[in-house]
Amino acid sequence: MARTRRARTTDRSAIDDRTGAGGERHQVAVTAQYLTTDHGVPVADGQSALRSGRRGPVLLEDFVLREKVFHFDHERIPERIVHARGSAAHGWFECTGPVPELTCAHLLQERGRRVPVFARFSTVAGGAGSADTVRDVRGFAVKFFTDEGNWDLVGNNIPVFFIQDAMKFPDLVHAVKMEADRGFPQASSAHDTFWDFVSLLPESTHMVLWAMSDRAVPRSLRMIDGFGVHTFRFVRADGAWCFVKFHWRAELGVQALVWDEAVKLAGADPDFHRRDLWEAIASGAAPAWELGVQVFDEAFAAAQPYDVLDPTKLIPEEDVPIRVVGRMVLDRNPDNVFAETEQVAFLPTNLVPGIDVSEDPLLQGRLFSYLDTQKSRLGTTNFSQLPINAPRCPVANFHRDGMMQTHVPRGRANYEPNSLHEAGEEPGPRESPAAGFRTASVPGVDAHPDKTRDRPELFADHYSQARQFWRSQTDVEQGHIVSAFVFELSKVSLPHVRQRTLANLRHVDDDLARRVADGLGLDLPEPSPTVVTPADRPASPALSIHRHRTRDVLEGRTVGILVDDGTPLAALRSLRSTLEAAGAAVKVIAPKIVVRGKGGTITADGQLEGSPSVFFDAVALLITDQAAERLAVDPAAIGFVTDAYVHLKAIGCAAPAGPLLERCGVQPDAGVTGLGAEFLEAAACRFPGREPLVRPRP
Ligand code: HDE
Repeated sequence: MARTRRARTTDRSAIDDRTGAGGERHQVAVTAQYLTTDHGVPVADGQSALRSGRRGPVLLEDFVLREKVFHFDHERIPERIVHARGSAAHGWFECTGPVPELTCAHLLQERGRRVPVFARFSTVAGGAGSADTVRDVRGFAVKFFTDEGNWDLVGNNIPVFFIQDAMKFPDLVHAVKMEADRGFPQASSAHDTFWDFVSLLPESTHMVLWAMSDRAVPRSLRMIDGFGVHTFRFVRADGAWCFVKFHWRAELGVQALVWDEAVKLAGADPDFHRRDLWEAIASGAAPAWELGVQVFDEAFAAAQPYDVLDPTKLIPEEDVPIRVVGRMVLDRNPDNVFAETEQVAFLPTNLVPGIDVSEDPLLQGRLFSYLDTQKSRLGTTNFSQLPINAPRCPVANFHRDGMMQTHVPRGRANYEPNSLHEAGEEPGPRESPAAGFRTASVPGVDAHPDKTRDRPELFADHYSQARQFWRSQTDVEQGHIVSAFVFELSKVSLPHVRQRTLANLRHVDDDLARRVADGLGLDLPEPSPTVVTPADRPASPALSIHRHRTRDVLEGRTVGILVDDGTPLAALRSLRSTLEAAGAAVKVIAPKIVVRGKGGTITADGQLEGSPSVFFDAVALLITDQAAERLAVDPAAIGFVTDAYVHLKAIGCAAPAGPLLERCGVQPDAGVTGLGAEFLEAAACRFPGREPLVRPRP
């Protein structure tokens, strides 16, 4: 009997022949017919430990138990020091606008050329178990599996960064993470040490404004743009190069949450973004982004009032328009969060021929940091062999051994140069001057300039672009920024830090500084000392979400329909199908899961108390007069409608909902509609015009 079992576990049906990263074949047991140990031994009893007598002690010889607990004890690996909380998806990138005249990178040579990708989105400050909707920058990292090796574009959803030099990164991260002595707050910049640090570092001002803007509270990971942040280089086969900045533009447009909504979501569904991405992909609504580039030469760079190597600066789109080169679609959820989302290792040094770095001092620091971090997270230099990291093209070199080596190289050639071929042996790979990666030849680098820690002069202008950003926002967006500053600084307990922040803000805009001071009840301090007087630059509409990046479409949005006993089910079916036909996802919410409607009984998708309106982009109230009377005294229903209203969402309803609307203080406006075509239009957007009524701002 035992012999039969052993034979079956090594049966070919239990073995997956996979081609390894180096092209060699190895075998991985994926599904055995029986439960086995890690070494393939069939397990007879997976329920109980081996013990000495029924009521006696457990025996050390129980290798099945010991192996199982041993493996479990070591299931966790260190979480990422930053960007620990992430959600990811597989997909593909297709070249839609080839640029062979700019770069020799294979993936951008021909229209229609596709490569697989794996993208991971993340928050920065919180731990792996923190809430999704916190105010934070979002990481936007994409691994392109090209035929010339992996290219990783490891960016953020904000186009600039807090610091100019890698030297300050550990300080920034220490300052923003939980405070060292008390271990809180988790996943929040609203505390002393963050504001102490950034107020002492005026170069952070531009990014702080972005972080206080709606960009930092996205509605969905499907509705964020991405940026490579640094200036990179495109390099041609003949060695000619130009500068390039990378932009991801969400096809669904950019949509933010209202702050109060984000806070409530963190409690109601800490996995809101992760769930949203997963469900959209699972339902076939694959999110997509355009990849665009801003390309410019040295003459342009030299003519700008900022330094293109300074990662706290951006290049306004009005000065260098974005040229679309490709499209990314994320259409497959990960099979396993640990194996893929957790073990994926992004490296800004993963470059392909034709794409090179610049001398941006922050990027330069990243070039060694990421390789280094993988060793402490994944424990081995062989992390590139993990399935999620392994290139999909052949790998051939003389790197050998190390922990968890999965390649089994043959022969003696583990060094080069060698002449083993003369002895008839396999000599191993050789370098390729023609196909290999070549670093762009940059004038000046060969001239051995003085060693210095000085920064370039233009890096000293910390406020001009922050001012330009502020002035490019709509009134409503400016109001959100003011509120964010007031909220964050109200959590700061050190008065001198609040004062210093206000003193810095005066260089951005006096009105901004005054409104923040008013909101805190403080007097406006004198402006802080500054080396460079900020310049007034023309507003850049492209920097405003409302002006430039909002798309009023139902596609990608979720509508919650509140029903109750008595709801006419024919009307519900018709509303649902019209909304779904227009691209929306629909959830039916009711006080009780089983609804006795007019015309039958249905099961709701969510129970009212557990499905607040923050889950939805718009709500419809499909209830009878009697239900409206009942719900007008139900706190969950009141919260549902009130929140939808103050979060600027469309509310579709028919006359019977009147008492509930009245109880919730809903005033008629363009966002409060009937349930016909006008609701479809309203549900595709939000109503910022309501702001002054629902949230009078400082
Ligand atoms: Fe990162 N960063 N970073 N970073 N970063 C990491 O790498 C680091 C920076 C970014 O989904 C870590 O594998 C240094 C800028 C993303 O796995 C670590 C500096 C930008 C992700 C690291 C920076 C980023 C990371 C943590 C200053 C936007 C998540 C674990 C010199 C352009 C990638 C890891 C993922 C992750 C270091 C600055 C984006 C510790 C030293 C600027 C999206 O190596």
